[in-house]
Amino acid sequence: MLDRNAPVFVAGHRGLVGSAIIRRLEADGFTDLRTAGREALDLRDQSAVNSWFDAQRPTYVFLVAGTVGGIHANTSRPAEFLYDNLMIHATVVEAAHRVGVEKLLYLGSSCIYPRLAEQPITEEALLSGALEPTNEGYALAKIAGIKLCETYRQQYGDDFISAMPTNLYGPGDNFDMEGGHVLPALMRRFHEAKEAGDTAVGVWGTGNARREFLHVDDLADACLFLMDGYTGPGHVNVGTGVDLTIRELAETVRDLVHPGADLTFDASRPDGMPRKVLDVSKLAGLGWRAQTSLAEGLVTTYAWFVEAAGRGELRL
Ligand code: GFB
Repeated sequence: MLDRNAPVFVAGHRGLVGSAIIRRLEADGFTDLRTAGREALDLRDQSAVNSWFDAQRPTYVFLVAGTVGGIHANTSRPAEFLYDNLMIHATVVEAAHRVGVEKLLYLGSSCIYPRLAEQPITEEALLSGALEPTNEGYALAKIAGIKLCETYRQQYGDDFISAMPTNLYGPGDNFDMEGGHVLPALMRRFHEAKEAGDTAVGVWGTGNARREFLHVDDLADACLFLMDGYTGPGHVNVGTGVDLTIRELAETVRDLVHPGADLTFDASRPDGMPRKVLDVSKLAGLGWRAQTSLAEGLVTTYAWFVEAAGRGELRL
């Protein structure tokens, strides 16, 4: 059982995942949350990260920081996605080891799995085939992060664990229409079309790619669950086990945000991985299941978006 009064470092607290983990930790009675924004601490800088850990001495670490984005951001900035993430994962794992952190949870991504992995994707599919080219840099960095946790456990006995979430969405997401992920981008595009009185809304790719979407509050719940009760070298998939086509997603968002709008598909944009749905039986066997349906999650996320946009506080 985790000590609710021990210092906890959430690396990446301003992002979609980090902010959800902070909400969840606060709701769960954790009293000593430590964070550091980019301006205060460059997580790619080992000596700065070491100094920060020396001063803060966290007992638990959630390593959810990184350079992230959707398919376009990944393909247009592959060097940043590889370099930033490799460095951030390595510096934080090493610093956590140096000060004797009791438990660290590292967050990967479902894009670590081979492009043509058998679906639903089990944890064993890691490194069994070629990666999806549109996010190869990011995936390689994420795989290195998993291996860091495994090898620090193997060589030093550190209790560092890894969770692999599927595609995420929810409050605090990046609603940038070029750099963000499909769900927030479509939500904003339909919203702006409605405001402007337009009825034609563009969707990238063929619409045939299949994705699974997990609400970020469910992910935060799973992260706490794993921190509290899981230990071991193997990473754990976190998802719903349910997927849909991008066309179906676009139609669902359209029906919620701008009913009656027409979809146009731009097949000159890449689809990315043809299908990505996780086998979540390992986590289910441990006793955890996602609670939020996509229909429910879309309604609350859209309400959050409208409010945040009204206050001029969207992350773009
Ligand atoms: O969300 P997304 O960028 O992530 O794209 P990936 C998912 C699918 O939605 C692709 C289509 O088939 C896109 O072509 N799509 C349709 C759109 N319209 C849009 C749009 O307006 N914006 C975006 N972004 N997509 C990322 C990886 O892959 O997923 C990362 O690049 C990471 O490494 C992340 O793993 C979870 O699922 O394709």
